[in-house]
Amino acid sequence: MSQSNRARVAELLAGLAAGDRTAISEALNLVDDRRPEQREAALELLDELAVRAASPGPSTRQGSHSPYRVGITGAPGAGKSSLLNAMVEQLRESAGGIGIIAVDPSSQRSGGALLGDRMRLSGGARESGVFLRSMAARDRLGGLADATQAGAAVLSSVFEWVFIETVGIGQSECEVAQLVDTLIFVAQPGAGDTLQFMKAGILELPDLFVVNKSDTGPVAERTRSELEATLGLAGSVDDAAWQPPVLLASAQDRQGITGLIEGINAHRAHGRQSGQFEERRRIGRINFAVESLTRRYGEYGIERIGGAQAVSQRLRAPSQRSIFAAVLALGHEIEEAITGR
Ligand SMILES: Nc1nc2c(ncn2[C@@H]2O[C@H](COP(=O)(O)OP(=O)(O)OP(=O)(O)O)[C@@H](O)[C@H]2O)c(=O)[nH]1
Ligand SMILES: [Mg+2]
Repeated sequence: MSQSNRARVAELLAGLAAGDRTAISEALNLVDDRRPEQREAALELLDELAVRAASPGPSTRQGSHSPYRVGITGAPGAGKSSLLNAMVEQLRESAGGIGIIAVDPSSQRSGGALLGDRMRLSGGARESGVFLRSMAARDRLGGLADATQAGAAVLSSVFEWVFIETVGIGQSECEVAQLVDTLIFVAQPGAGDTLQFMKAGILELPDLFVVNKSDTGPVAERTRSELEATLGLAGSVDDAAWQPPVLLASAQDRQGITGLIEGINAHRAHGRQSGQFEERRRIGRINFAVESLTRRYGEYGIERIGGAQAVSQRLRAPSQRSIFAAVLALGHEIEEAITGR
């Protein structure tokens, strides 16, 4: 690595350790940069962050750092940003800070301004409590997962809470599900929604459901019980398994926000006690790598190095390196196998 890259990475690492707002911004820009020279520096940075995350040890921070990632998904306009904003109001009182990635907020007003205005405070990001980064989903052609995964790694190095807001039903849910420790689905009050969820086959993914806009009347409660009934039918017979609760909230009236945070904490506690938390992170990283390679090289490429199963197996082995470096190394292997070098 070049001298200047090395210095840059060292500087960013120091800045991140100090919770410096400019360093966080620059690190997020760097990991999103496709130019080769920047790629090299980004990988180095992500590698170093992975090493530090794996062995927290004595850090510059007080107490232990155990970042938790929460995904918020749901249809456009369901109130994801509003609920997030309401949760942040409560959570920011607790130490550790909150990092947020909002993927393509279609309503800039709420996605950006709602949180952004209040966050553009002076001082370090950790002191002011909140840091928001918006990412555009368009023009990415599948690279969105890479960007959010890397962005989450950067924010996790600084903040105790990392939230990722994504719009949509389907693909984006699967991607965000494996990136977070808890996935929240925000539903709109309204008949027919439940059927739509079932059709889309997404009911298995979220760990928590919340029907927002309960202030609009009894429809919200009806949607809640419908959703609960549907989930009950598909419910697991395993007593130890987590049963996703269906909550009711109004971001507007600040109703049900505490319950939502309690729900996240309950899922977190369940994950720790059952050991599912670590395993889920492991599987998430592996799936991310396999999908990332498949996007780039196709099934054919993966087959050249033994197939998805074999690749997953190799990725299970403990490693000091970040998942991004592993993807790069496996990519080189595939390229060599294909070109026969
Ligand atoms: N009545 C009512 N309106 C709400 C509530 N929460 C959000 N809204 C409104 O719903 C609209 C969408 O809210 P957002 O928070 O931007 O929803 P979102 O899911 O983040 O939207 P996108 O990011 O664009 O997909 C806004 O006009 C909000 O004011 C609520 O609890 N009650
Ligand atoms: Mg939004």
